[in-house]
Amino acid sequence: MSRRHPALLALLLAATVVATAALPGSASSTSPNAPAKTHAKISVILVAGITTDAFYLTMKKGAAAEAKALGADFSFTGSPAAFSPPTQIPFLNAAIARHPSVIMIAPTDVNALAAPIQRAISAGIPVETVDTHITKPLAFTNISTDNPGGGALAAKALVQAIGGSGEVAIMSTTPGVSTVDERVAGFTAELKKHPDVTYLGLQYSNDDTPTAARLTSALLAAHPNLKGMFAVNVKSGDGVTSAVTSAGKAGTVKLVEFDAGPPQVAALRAGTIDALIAQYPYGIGKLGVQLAVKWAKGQKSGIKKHYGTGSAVVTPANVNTPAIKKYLYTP
Ligand code: T6T
Repeated sequence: MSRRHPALLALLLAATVVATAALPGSASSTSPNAPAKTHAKISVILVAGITTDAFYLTMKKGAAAEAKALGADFSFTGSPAAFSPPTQIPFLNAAIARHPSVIMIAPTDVNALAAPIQRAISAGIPVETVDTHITKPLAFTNISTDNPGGGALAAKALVQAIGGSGEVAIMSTTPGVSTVDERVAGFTAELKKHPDVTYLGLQYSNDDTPTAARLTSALLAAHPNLKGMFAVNVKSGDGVTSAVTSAGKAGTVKLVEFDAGPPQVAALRAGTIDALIAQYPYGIGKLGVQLAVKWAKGQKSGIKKHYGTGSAVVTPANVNTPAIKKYLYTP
């Protein structure tokens, strides 16, 4: 029994240090973005936009692998139900209550997440945005795809698929989501260079696959000459693909979609989708944890405000090539 005492004492001491570090308002929490010197082990929490999405699940894998390699604690959280501020904010608040060294978050709105993110920073937890961003410059860094550039690539691919002329439309998710708004802006700017293409406008699926399918069915009925559609992400894309297929127009109505979830890649291989603008979510997660750990260690110099992780235009011609493999999501 007596030989156990030193170990027990050390354990109690360590627990006290962790508990002290975990208290909002303790020494480590007074200065925003202060290095988490008192944390026994660096801890990172990733708050996803929505957890039932191949993109964020692939990002989680990259983040978890990097955390393991660097000896940091990592956890993944978020709403499984919807991509929206009211569903995301409670998960961010719960993450703040756990007082990790760093929070990584994909904010679901450019404005609505500013105050909750400020709460984290005021509690001494540095915040990094991944994928999406907020308008206020609160995060110490942001890691994302070039979304305006990706939108332009999508327009080029769709114009090519429809042969340079005809009616096209966009299926988006929700206004106020930085990534998809930028994809739409990049797409429509590029479209202006093609006067023979008629843009019918965009609709919002609220990041819900059945809604995207319902809206697409109505669009196909109202515009029998519709030649092509751009879907801005996984869930809107899956809805567009299923509606076009149900209408018997697979391969006739040309489709270009952002992302590369397994059903999207299967539809590309089947010839229903003409091109995917695939992101590199594994790389976003990996770099996100690398930077979080550096920041938490106080190694802040040289960390830039933004990092791009690249994208690829995936087509039936290149989908099986080694260069494309890392861009296909593996939830
Ligand atoms: O397209 C990704 C992500 O980049 C976007 O911010 C939200 O939708 C996805 O998660 C895919 O569904």
